[in-house]
Amino acid sequence: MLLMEKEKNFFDLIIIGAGFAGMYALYKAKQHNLSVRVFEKASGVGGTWYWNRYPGARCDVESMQYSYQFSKKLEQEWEWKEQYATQAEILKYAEHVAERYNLKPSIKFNETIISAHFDEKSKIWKINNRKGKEYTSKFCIMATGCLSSTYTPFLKGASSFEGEIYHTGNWPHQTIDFTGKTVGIIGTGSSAIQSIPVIAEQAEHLYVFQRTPHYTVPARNRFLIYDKKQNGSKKRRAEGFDTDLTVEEIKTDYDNLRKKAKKMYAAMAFNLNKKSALEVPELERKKEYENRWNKGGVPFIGAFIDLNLNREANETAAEFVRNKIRQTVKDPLVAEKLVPNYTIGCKRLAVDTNYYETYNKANVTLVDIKNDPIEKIFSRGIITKKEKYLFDSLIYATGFDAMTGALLKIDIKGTQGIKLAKKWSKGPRSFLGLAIKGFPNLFTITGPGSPSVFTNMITSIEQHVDWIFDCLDYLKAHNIEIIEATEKSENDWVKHNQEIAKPHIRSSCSSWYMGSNIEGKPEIFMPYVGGFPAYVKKCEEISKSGYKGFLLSN
Ligand code: NA7
Repeated sequence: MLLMEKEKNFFDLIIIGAGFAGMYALYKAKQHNLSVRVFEKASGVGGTWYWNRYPGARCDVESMQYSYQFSKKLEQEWEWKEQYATQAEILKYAEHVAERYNLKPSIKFNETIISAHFDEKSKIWKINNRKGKEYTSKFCIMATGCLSSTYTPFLKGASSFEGEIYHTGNWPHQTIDFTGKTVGIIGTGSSAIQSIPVIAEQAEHLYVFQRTPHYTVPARNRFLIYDKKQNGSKKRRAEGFDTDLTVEEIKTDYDNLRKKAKKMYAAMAFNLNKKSALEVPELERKKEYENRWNKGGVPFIGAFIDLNLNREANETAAEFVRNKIRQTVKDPLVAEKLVPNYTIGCKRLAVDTNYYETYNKANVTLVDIKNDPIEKIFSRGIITKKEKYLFDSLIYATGFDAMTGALLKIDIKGTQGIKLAKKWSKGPRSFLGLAIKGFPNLFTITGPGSPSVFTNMITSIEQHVDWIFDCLDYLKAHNIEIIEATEKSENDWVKHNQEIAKPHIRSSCSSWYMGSNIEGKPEIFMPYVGGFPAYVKKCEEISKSGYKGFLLSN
């Protein structure tokens, strides 16, 4: 039966994307004995970690937490080397998972899917590749990723540049050595913040073209200690901020760490201070910021409970970081250019190693393109209003068409031929970020309207995939053929999402969360801002109620 279905190119389930979401969905499909096929445009697994190979690429969630938890054995076996894993280490982990669970035979690599159309008569999804080959399935899971469609802005003269051109989000597989080269990099988001210090170590000269300064805090990354005895009396933390645990200790009670994490807003365990920044004396406030700055990482923003909600509170943390920049960067003019004047945590807080320190190097020049805009790119560099910059290599660190970009690259058509691109022309609409009215039997993993990018992505992915497979079990047990979000549930969810986003700090500036980094993209707050625990509660309510908010039919 299974073989016949494969020959006919018909599957119970088709999954698009073999990143962490697609891989786990495939694992579950295999467990459920479904006939399944994954299509992946890359030649390997890993998704965003396959493509983002730029120098210095690392995850900003600790490795002991940024990992699958579906298998206790896997949790015990895998040994992370560093507190914040490098792209290479994460990709190795993804490869390991694919091998260990024999996922690769069900994945078709180098396969770009260009369309997915729902056929109302046969109630199946018709999925086409670039060459016009069609595959069909009863259910379809879009595991296309939130940050997988790179964005290169239109800049006059761009095609005339004669040197090497790179994009951080689509970096070549071979090592690129910038030794002896002059390099220009456009953008100062997280990817640039991680790569600039590494490139500056090699390049003869590095020009950084900055439009908006971003906030970043030091990672203070370290190698993990596996056995306390190895390290004598100097026990070091492997995880944490409120703990002092070795990897060994975490692994003895991994469940405890995972449980703690799932109770947190971002599905990450760390010490969140429940006090308000405004209710403590200034000395205590500064000490808290100083401690967190010294410990490193995004938990800096957990210094006080109201940093994400109250602008006055937020300003105290913002000012602390601004002062750190002024203390670190020796040239006061350069320091002032690097100082952001908006709320901290509004754009995603970056985590770095020696970012601000890099601007003290003689071979690094910061170009403030807000004050001296780029006029054009020419064969040998960039011409701004006031200057001409010559370089050999140009790097776009200009980010992604986030959350909707990869989905909308596929021509997705639902019932009555409605196109997803048309439906989302004023911004994405979805119930729970999981299902879309008019698109039956189609699920989006970490889609817009879910907490996704505000959380530990792997935990959110597992939660979505588990929810979907529970749902498929339910449909099977009740002989239901079709599941589709209702208009009302979708409208209510979108409205709720927008309402709770409004007072949140993350709505207080322009960012890729709102689509404002892409010219012409509708500005609407895309991720669910209510936090992981509230979101999970809602999802569980829906499933326990027999999928209220969905239309179930035969
Ligand atoms: P980001 O965070 O979107 O950063 C993109 C950067 O590129 C940012 O500094 C932008 O400036 C800049 N940019 C974008 N368009 C232009 C133009 N036209 N001219 C000049 N500068 C431009 O992308 P990343 O890849 O760094 O990080 C994405 C996520 O990946 C990150 O949040 C982590 O979750 C991992 P702007 O701020 O818009 O003025």
